[in-house]
Amino acid sequence: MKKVITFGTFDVLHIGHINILERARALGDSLVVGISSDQLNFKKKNRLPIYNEADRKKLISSLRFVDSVFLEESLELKREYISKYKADILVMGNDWEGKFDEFNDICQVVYLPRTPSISTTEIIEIVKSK
Ligand code: C2G
Repeated sequence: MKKVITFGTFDVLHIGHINILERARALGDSLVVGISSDQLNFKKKNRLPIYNEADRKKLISSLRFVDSVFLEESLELKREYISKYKADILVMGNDWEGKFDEFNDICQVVYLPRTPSISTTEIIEIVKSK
């Protein structure tokens, strides 16, 4: 039984999010997703997500290839989360290529290619310009 873990904000859910979660799950037997809390997002990006953390958690946990979700409260706790959820594989999009190699001592670290031509930021810009 291989457990996969991944992290992200997953704001304004789109096909890029679905594709990475589906491919992450296919690498193992179960998938746990750490969802950036609203506070963490504010710290990272200086703005709150469009969808709040409760709604983002509900959306992601409704997907059939997601087994469980939790709130990621701090970027510095990745090692603790990987251990706590006993993950065998950490999956991240390749926008993070190389950034999490330090966890190779406790799990396999896999970077998957991002889905081209879509992002939350781009969707927000398109909607704003309408
Ligand atoms: N993603 C993707 N293709 C896209 C857009 C996003 O594969 N077109 C992937 C990202 O690579 C990431 C996941 O979807 O693995 C979630 O993306 P974001 O919500 O943008 O996550 P991010 O803010 O990068 O948070 O601890 C790390 C952070 O929490 C990651």
